[in-house]
Amino acid sequence: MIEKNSKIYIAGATGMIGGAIKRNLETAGYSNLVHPKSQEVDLIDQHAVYQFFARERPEVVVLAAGMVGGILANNTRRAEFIFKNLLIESNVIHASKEQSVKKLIFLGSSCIYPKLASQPIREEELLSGPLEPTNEPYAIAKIAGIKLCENYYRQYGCNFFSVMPTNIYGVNDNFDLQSSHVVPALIRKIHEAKARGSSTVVLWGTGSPRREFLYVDDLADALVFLLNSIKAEDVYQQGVSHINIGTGEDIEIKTLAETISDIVGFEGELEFDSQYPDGTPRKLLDVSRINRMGWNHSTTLADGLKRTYKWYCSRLQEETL
Ligand code: GFB
Repeated sequence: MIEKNSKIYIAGATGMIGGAIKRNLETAGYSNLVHPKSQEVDLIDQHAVYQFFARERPEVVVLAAGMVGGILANNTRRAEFIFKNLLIESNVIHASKEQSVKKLIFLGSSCIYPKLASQPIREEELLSGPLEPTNEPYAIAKIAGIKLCENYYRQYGCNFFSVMPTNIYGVNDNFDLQSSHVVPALIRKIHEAKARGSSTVVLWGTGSPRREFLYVDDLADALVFLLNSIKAEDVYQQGVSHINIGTGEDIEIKTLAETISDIVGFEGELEFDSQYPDGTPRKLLDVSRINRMGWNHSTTLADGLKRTYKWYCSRLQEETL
């Protein structure tokens, strides 16, 4: 168990996922959280990271920082995705070892698995085949982070391990159409089409890929559960290097778009532009390992989408005030 007054460093707390972890820990009564902004500690700068760790000496680290984005950003800003993520992970994980951090959780992504992995994807599928080309640089960086944790455990005995969340969405998501993931992009496109009175909205790809979506507060709940219930050797002794986190259910992108249209109240047509990439055809995680440990998601996709849309509308209202 993590003591309520343990010093916990949340790397990436200004992002959607890090922010949800911070909210969850605060609500649960953890009172000694550190979460500097990137302007205060630039995680790409090794010297700045080592100085920060020497000064703060956190006991627990949640590594949720990184450069993230949807399929287009991953496919076009390829060098930045691999470079920045490799630096952030290396700097934070090595500094954690140097300052004797007692526990570290590293967040990866379900795109680390092979493009054509058998479904649902078990943790053992890591490195069993070629990756999806649109996000290979990001996936390689995330796989490096998993292997850093695993080998800092094997060589130095560090209590560091990784989790692989499925596609995450929710409040505080990025709604920029060039860099966002599919849920915020569809919410924005469909909302704007309705507001303009358009009869059609254009989405990317063929609409046939399937994705699994987990609401961000459920991910934070899973992380706090794992922080309090397992240690690195519990993971590595099972012959795996990480734990999947998801719902165990997926949905076609076309059906997702129809669900969002219903929530928004858009009655026009959905068109798919197949000049944009589909990405991997399917990436449904096998979540039986975390379920057996005693954790299950609690937010349905319909509820999570409604909460996200409500948050998006309130943010638009704030912007116009
Ligand atoms: O969420 P998304 O960008 O990323 O796209 P991935 C999921 C699917 O939605 C793809 C389709 O098949 C897209 O073609 N899609 C349809 C759209 N319309 C849109 C749209 O307007 N915007 C977006 N963004 N997609 C990312 C990876 O993969 O997922 C990352 O690139 C990471 O590395 C992340 O793993 C979780 O699920 O394909």
